[in-house]
Amino acid sequence: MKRFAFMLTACSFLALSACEQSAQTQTTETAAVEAANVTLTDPWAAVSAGGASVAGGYVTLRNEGDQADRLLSASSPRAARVETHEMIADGAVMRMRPVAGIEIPAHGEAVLAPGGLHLMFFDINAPFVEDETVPVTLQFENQGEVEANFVVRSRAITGGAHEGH
Ligand SMILES: [Cu+2]
Repeated sequence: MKRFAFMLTACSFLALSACEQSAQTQTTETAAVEAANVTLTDPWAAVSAGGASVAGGYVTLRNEGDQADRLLSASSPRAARVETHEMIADGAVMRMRPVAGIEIPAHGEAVLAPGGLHLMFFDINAPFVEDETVPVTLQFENQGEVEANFVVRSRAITGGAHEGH
């Protein structure tokens, strides 16, 4: 029910921003721009390795707005929970730990990529198989909820000590 209500909201939101754009075709720095400040580029998730119950998710978050935004949390019907993580150097070893949120600076971007910031899917309900899509809902401080499909790929870079991350 909650999801359905959100879909309706998203639809009316899109319709509104389309109206604004057609009413102000020649102006660029207007309310229409504020409608969708954060854009997602290349959302993908890693193939889950050999029966692992976790998998990593990656995306570039670009903020075209004048205000910083923040990725607060994420969720997916494919995982019991999704956390935002970072990798930190602990001597010669890279470890990961949860972060409370991920800042996306005004007119800047946050890159979630192997070896750095990432989403972590926990207790996935089925293995992540190459070329399938995993629906994810991202919750932003200003932008609100954004839904995206993460395409599952085998990792180009292997993380050494970080199997599955
Ligand atoms: Cu992680």
